[in-house]
Amino acid sequence: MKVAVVGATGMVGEVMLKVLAERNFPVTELIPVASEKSVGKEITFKNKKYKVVGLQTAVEMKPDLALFSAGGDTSLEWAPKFAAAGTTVVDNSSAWRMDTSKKLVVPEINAGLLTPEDKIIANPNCSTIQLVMALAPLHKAYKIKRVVVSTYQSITGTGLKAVNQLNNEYAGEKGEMAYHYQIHRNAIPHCDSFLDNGYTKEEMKLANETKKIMGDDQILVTATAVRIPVVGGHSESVNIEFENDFDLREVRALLQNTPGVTVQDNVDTHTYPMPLYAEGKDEVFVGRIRRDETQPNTLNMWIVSDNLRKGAATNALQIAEHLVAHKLIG
Ligand code: 2RA
Repeated sequence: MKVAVVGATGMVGEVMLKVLAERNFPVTELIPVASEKSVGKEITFKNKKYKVVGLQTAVEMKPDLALFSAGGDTSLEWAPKFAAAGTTVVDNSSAWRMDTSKKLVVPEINAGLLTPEDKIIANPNCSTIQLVMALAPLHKAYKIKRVVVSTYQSITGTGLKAVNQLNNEYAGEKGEMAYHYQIHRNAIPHCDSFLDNGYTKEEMKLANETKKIMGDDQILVTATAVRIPVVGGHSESVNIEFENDFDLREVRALLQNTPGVTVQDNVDTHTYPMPLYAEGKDEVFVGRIRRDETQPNTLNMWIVSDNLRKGAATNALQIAEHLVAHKLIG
């Protein structure tokens, strides 16, 4: 299969290449794509060197699949051009996620919606993916009424500029700033830009994307998204109110038996998920599962996952794998 990776030189693009190789996706020809300034750069994929090309060249090469992680503006302009050339696009930007004509997919939850007509498929936001991976089985069992989520997000979600800022601050050096404030020894309650309602786009992604992926507009979600100086993944403190009561052992069993979810939950042995240990893995780790004793039918939990992998590259690849397995592409 001829596969383009659009944004191949970015943090997510590099992980996409890594995961493509790791999962032995059937790539017969790789087309690394980036902005004009990177054209001609060499990248190595499965011990073979490839030259980065520009977007127009990539469209003309008619890839079967294009994995995008190059920002919303590039997706809005170029995904339709690839689709018109017969390419299936899986886009990691927010450009198409809430478009009613596009599918927003976490394969373990709603890949069944996909058809051969879907030529632009949206990959959800990283913090949404790890949240819904845990919510979906519990919604099925107990019907979710309301979710309150606070996120503790890795600086890798912002990109290389943020990683460089933290490294500079850690070394006591000045450098380019990805954030308005120092991130070292800090927590910044500001992920993406603020909207008129006082929430950030990141917080509204959690609210809106969750409903779409789970196919239930009745689920109420309110969020606070915070940036913290870690690199291994996003962490989320989640409070879930259900329509019906639940049994904690059954909750743990439901989560543990969900493909892609691993329960790490034993306070006696100090076992709980942490981004330091989630980094580089594809699972969504869940722990600190406990009843909220302040109101009925309500649960607290802690969810951690590598935002560059299951939160972006791996989820996109799993969508592509589903398309191949069900002959919906190529
Ligand atoms: C972030 N989820 O962490 C957003 C985009 N990757 O900044």
